[in-house]
Amino acid sequence: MQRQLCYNFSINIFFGGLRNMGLTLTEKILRAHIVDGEFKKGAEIGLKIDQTLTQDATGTMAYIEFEAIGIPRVRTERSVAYIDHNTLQNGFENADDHRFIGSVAKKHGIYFSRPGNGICHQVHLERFGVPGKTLIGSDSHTPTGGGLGMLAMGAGGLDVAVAMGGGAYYITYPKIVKIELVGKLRPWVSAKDVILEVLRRLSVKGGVGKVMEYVGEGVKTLSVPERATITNMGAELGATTSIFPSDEITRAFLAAEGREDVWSEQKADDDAVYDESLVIDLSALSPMAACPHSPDNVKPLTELGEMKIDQVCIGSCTNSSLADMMKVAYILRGKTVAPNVSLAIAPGSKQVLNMLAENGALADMIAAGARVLESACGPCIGMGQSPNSAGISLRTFNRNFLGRSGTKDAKVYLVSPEVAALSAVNGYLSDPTTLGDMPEIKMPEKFLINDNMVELPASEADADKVEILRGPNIKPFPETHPLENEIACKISLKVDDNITTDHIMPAGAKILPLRSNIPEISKHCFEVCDPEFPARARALGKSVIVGGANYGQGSSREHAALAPLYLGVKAVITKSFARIHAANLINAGILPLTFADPADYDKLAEGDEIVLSDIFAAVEAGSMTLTTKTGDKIKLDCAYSPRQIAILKAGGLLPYTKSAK
Ligand code: MIC
Ligand code: SF4
Repeated sequence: MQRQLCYNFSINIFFGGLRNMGLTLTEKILRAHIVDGEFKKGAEIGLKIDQTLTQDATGTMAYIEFEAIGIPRVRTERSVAYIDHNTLQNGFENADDHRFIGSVAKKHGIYFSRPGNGICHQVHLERFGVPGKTLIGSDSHTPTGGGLGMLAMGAGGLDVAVAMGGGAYYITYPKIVKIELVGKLRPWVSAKDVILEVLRRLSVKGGVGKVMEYVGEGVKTLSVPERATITNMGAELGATTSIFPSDEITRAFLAAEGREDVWSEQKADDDAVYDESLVIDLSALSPMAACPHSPDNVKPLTELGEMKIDQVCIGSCTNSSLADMMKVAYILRGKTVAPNVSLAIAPGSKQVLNMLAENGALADMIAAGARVLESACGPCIGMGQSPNSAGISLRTFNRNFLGRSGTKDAKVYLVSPEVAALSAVNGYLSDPTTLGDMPEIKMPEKFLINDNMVELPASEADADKVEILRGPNIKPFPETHPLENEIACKISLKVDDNITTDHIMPAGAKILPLRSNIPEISKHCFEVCDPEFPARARALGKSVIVGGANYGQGSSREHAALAPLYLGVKAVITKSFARIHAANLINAGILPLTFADPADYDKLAEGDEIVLSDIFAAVEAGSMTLTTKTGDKIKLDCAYSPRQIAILKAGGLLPYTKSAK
């Protein structure tokens, strides 16, 4: 029996501090899914996972890991593998990965959403999400499912592999933040502006350790895709996830998807108690933009003025629903994209694209000069459409980190589809509220339902006949190393605050094809900050990295831990970590450590020799001592759960899970 992989075997739940008061929606779903741990703020809890999703850029590795765990068939209610990120085939690598994922899916009981079917989060919302269920995905924007009333979280590939095998997913029992929406958005002000306002107020660190739960009268004024825009970009707060109630609007959305049968009401009790709260008056919001290079660098358009632009990209899992696209088409109708502006549009799913084609909106976009792209992540992950040198690009996406677009000196502004479309026509940043009355964009009673691009898995009886198709670029999981009692080495790199996983392990058209080849991809590790880092770390053999606050924010890509593992990084010492990245480091067998006194960050420099001693005792005690060459002692925190200590001692989650079999 597997320690890690069995729910029925030893369910160990302690409902500590059970209160005689109402529950938040988050607590209700957590309580319905807890299989391990103490139900207490700040404690580690294990959750039963109902659904999983993977995408192709993280999926190949997740399925290599799933194969290594050795469970023949997924044990979730629904697992779906999407192909949406690596959709540029400028070599055999991405195509081989797709073929591999398709064959693994067929064999092991996973639904396979073929390239062309759309972005994982948009398609999952349309075709698979179920209110009240838990979902984890090897993509940080999995919280999009919160728009349907799911508890949907981003996770590293290994955590998803374990959950597919029936194992619990572990999180820190979060604080729950009530975000009360009052009023109604004014015409041309968008759901994007709501989440930009939350980011403006709370920052990219504001959600760490928290679930953002939306309540209030204003909720009723938002459609499911609008809610999903807000929960999607809640990832940029660093939040564990975000969630809306499931109500009559949710029921109507699911009915239009032909899935009313999966609807259930999900809501907080009226007397629910929250840890923190925030009120947002929707009627007081106006169009905003997140300025370079951070999603929380939010300013009202009025402050930015009529800035000349070079490029506009509309789409991504944040803003590519049918309603978003219809508004864009309305603004473009009868107009021409301004000279010197390139407008790219990627509708979020085949369903959306097909409906735009049928109702004529696509023709309006094409006539205006839009460059219509396939339904995929595309420019959001640097798969084409990189801006010109020092170009100004308006994007309806969720991340504008330095270099992510593929052009290092480009300036990316994150805006709503309404702002993007009007600006594309005008050639400068434009405020859509000047357009006057907004037409009512009615959603159809039935969406166009055609699941012909979702391949069903083989039956259990036929699974043996399915051959797994591997390409030469698909390399095994890197070698892991059990924790040692002493680490004596040099600091191979020191970086600042808010280092993203796009800094640690960049993506883009050139690097993404290497996602299933850790030795090759690791040559690009930290290339944005210091191109010499990979060679230096390899030469040192063993090293540690020092970082500032919110280290590892952004994506769920476990490659940001696996590449350092391959390069010999033993520990990362920071002022604080982003949630998913800290978990990925532990899963890779790398120690995430934080300064007990953040001021000690200044005492360390690249090249310094350090010693971490008595590590076994330190991890049990939750506190470790770093000794510098001059004998200075620095206190580091390492408050790990017993499960995390066992994972580190085993050399990571994969050997830990395998040894538990
Ligand atoms: C992203 O938006 O950064 C990505 C690309 O979707 C990542 C996943 C990846 O790196 O493959 C994410 O959000 O987790
Ligand atoms: Fe794809 Fe961009 Fe969404 Fe990531 S944020 S899943 S790259 S569309």
